[in-house]
Amino acid sequence: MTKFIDSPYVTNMREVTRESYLRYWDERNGGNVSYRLLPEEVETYEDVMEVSATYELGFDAPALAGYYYLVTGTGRYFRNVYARPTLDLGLIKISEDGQKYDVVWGFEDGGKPTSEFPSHLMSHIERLKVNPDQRVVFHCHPTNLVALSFTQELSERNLSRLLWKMQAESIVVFPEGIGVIPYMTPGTNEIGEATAAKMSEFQAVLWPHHGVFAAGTSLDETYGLIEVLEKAAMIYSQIGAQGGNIKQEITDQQLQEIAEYFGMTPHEGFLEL
Ligand code: 2HA
Ligand code: ZN
Repeated sequence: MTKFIDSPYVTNMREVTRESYLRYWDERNGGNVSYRLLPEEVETYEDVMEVSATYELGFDAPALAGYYYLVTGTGRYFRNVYARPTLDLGLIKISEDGQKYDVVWGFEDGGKPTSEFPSHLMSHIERLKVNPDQRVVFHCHPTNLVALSFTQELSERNLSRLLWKMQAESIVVFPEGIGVIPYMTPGTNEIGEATAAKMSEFQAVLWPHHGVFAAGTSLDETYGLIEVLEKAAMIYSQIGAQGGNIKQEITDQQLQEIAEYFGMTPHEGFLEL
């Protein structure tokens, strides 16, 4: 019988958290991930069915009743997840009334899900409405993207246009642009609600002066979205390092043409055509 620790889901989480840490996007306990697994994916592992603890969610999540999430632990370091997945990761199952969750694997030294669990679950609820195949929410602190939140006007239109114009294929990866919430206290239900409200329209939401929340169908796709956002922000930083003098750009017309070529519809009103 294969153990859950050897499942592709745990392997994928170990690899992606290590990668994100090595890019300096998850200093200390920064960053958190939640990854919804289907009952038929986890219930074949007999070591996942033991309930080691039950906790209150602190908000209503009936839309997620019975769902499993593989999630990083609160206060845990991405740097450590690769070496100690049974401590720093946990698999939880939401109760049938959507009020509580059981820990059914992992968190072996008494850990609990990330402090940003409300933001994750509220975001999952919104993304499930947009696309029921979306299973992942990923939060991290990409350096150049966070830097932009200090130097740029914090509007969705402005930041989406800036990021689209930094790399020809940005608009293909996030044609809806990037959502932005005001600066808020992390870990609260309020930031969860604000993030989730944006998630109904955007697959990625910037938390000014903090980081990004992104959703997607798989860890690869979600992490890939953050890579593309951060790459665009990094090019902007490098332009600054080269003197900041932009002599030519990708025009709005060219952005529209790339989007059309790949069958994407850019966010209404963001391009000037
Ligand atoms: O998990 O990144 O936003 C630590 C954080 C909180
Ligand atoms: Zn954070």
